[in-house]
Amino acid sequence: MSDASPRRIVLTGAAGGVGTMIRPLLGSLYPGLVLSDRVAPANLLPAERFVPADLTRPSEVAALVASADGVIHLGGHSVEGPWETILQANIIGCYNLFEAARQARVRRVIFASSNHTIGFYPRKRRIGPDVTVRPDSRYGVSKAFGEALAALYSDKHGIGVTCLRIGNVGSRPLDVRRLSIWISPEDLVQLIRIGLEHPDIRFEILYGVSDNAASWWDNARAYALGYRPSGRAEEHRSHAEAEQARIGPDPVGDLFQGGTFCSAEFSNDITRAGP
Ligand code: 15L
Repeated sequence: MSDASPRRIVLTGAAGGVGTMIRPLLGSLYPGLVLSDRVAPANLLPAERFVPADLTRPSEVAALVASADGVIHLGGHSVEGPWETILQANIIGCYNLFEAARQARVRRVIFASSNHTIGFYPRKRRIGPDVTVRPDSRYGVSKAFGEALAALYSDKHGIGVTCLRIGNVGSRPLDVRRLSIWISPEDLVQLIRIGLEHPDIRFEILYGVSDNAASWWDNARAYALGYRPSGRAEEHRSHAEAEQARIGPDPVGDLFQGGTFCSAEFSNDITRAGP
């Protein structure tokens, strides 16, 4: 880490699935890492520092980020949900986070965006980070909102923001769709580190994906910033295909990158969906 790199890092959503996977890796990179969520992770270690905060309460978010240099914002609702849930956790909560970051002069924010911002792109299309968003869910819309908010706070207030359109984080791909979008916890932390430390960051949208032969995404910008993923989904293909056989077909979801997020509540003519 260079002298100019952020040192006091806050991780929101620390008790969630992704937060739990990357906490130990981040803790060794950023001593003094502050973990936050509404409720403390069950397995909090004595050496870990936890500050509770509800993202819908501006005063709690302001207190959380008051002395931070960088924030990794994983907090919020991480799947599709009722509008009121998405509104509170991902729209209002995300606004509160960026606004608190501005007031506290936080230098870097990593925003955990999602592949569901572009879920209605067909699987046969390769896309970069600059395509028009085609969300597949209220959740995907909320992540597109977060990316727009991130651009505003970068352009207007100078916060260096990296939006990571995360695929699916885990130790291995869960099914055939995840062979395209899987990312290992180690590779995700590598991208977070680029977002926190690379001197050229102003506003970036990068795909949170490992080195997957079946990827649908052009992640050249991430590589230009130094990303060198070590995860390779193909090494897990037989496991993913076996799991897929158990799941069975999804006539709508199997066409689109967002999978079941596209088929849930779907009431369109299939030929009229997606770009
Ligand atoms: C996401 O954005 C979710 O947070 C995660 O739970 C998975 O559903 C993932 O996308 C996915 O598309 O597999």
